[in-house]
Amino acid sequence: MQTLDSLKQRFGSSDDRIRFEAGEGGLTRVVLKTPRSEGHVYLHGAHVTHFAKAGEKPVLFMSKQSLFKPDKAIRGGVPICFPWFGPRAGHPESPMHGFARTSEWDVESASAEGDRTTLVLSLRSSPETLKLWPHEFAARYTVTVADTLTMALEVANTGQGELNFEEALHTYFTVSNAKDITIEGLAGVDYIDKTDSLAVKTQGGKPMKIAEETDRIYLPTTSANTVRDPGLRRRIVNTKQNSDTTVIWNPWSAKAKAMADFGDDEWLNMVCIETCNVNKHAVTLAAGRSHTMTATVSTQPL
Ligand code: TA6
Repeated sequence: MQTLDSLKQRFGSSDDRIRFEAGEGGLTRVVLKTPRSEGHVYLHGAHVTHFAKAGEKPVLFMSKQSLFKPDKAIRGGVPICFPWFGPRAGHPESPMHGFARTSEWDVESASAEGDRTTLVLSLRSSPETLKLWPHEFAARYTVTVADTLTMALEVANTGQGELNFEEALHTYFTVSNAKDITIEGLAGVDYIDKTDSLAVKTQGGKPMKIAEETDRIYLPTTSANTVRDPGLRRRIVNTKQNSDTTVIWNPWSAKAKAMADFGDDEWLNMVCIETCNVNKHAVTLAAGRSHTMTATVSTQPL
């Protein structure tokens, strides 16, 4: 594990645009600044927990009850789900959403130029991961803070056999009231409804509204999604590359109450729009090949 002092020496910047510090729970946090924005990334899970443009409300939702412990996923921001999504079929003992979000990622590089500040983190297969998932891989996660937030997850197959995995950037967005927003970009797309025995349905033509517990895997869809938030008078746009599925999730009140690391009423102020490759759109890589999935988040006035 890279110590805080060694990280400061190797990657910190004298102009404070790249700052390594002890964050919540003493976990190492990297603060990435530009002239007009700021982002925060924990090495634990390579977890982006904050992005805001100067003078604007943060774009990413963070639960006030999130834990910051080495064996727990941070609740909110952008958890990385890899190498499986949700429960692992046939392995009830495996952690939900894979092991990437509870692993300590290494810093590969950090740079600040003009209006962009970039952090590159990496995670490689290890004796611990091979015990859980017997495949060799090298993952690289590039977080670019600018007027937008861009997150690119590259996975390389460093083994001899074929690599098959699911992946998701499980992004929690802050909204004024989940009942008042609309989500565009899913009209006519089929989805698996995880709140209705995995029934396959088709999204109607009107912009989507959240009116109950919502847990849907839209497939296939490569479209951008726009959250229109009248309360905050802003649009959040999530565009993606090399992602064939999108998950929309809001736990609503009953599920929120059942989550220890999530406030009973916090469901009102968040919606997850997840850039992913899951279910029948899992990624298959031949030996030596790699794949990069990218999500870019931007805001515009409504
Ligand atoms: O992406 C939606 C989902 O799969 C939901 O089913 C719910 O489990 C959510 O992820 C959060 O999962 P977590 O393991 O972070 O509590």
